[in-house]
Amino acid sequence: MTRVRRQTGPGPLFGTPPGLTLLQGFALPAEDALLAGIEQVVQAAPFRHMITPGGFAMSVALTNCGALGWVSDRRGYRYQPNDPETGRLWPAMPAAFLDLAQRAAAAGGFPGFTPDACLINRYTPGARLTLHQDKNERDFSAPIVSVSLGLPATFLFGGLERTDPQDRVALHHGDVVVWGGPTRLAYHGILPLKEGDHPRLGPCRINMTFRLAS
Ligand code: MD3
Ligand code: FE
Repeated sequence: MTRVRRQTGPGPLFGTPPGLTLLQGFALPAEDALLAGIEQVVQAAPFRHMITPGGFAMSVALTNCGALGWVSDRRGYRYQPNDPETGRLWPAMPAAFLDLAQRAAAAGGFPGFTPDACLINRYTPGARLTLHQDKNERDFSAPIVSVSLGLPATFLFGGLERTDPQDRVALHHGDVVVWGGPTRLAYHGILPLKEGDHPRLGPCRINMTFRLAS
């Protein structure tokens, strides 16, 4: 089992701020529980392509679990307690999700992290996430914990300005990243997913991000 911890910094990496911890393979021991949890969440709140404020359907499909879920529509981006498709509350965060997120956050230097939102993104080949900042959360002192499953992806990681130079990080099945402190508001994105077939997930990548939204 791979459990390598790579802490970048303290110095700048291609001009980007320090503050990310890549925990390679950290989610592998919880793989079965995570996949079962995703199955359960998706039954109650299926993946869907949300519409951006500009009127385009996102290439990434998403769903949420936890007290709050991230949504996008013509009115903007926000967190809300209910699924706009059904009006029901988002499904509860499975215990195995919360446990993994808390252990990863502690390993990344953020003990006591209690996320209230888990955004689950699903990428199929060609799907991408253009460069953006995550700033719909209330408290930027809390980290974001991200868990990658399925096909590998190239993560773009820039600085605090959109035009800052970007670093590229390959994210593989089971990798967990903790983003906090100076990187919390860094611009980031995911390059278009390459074709492939993952033994557990098929032609797809799933990313879970744990956030303190409220
Ligand atoms: C760095 N998701 O959902 S996760 C997103 O792989 C998002 O689906 C990507 O960006 C994905 O908003 C990247 C890694 C991540 C998440 C949030 C961050 C990196 C971050 C917030 C600040 C800096
Ligand atoms: Fe993001």
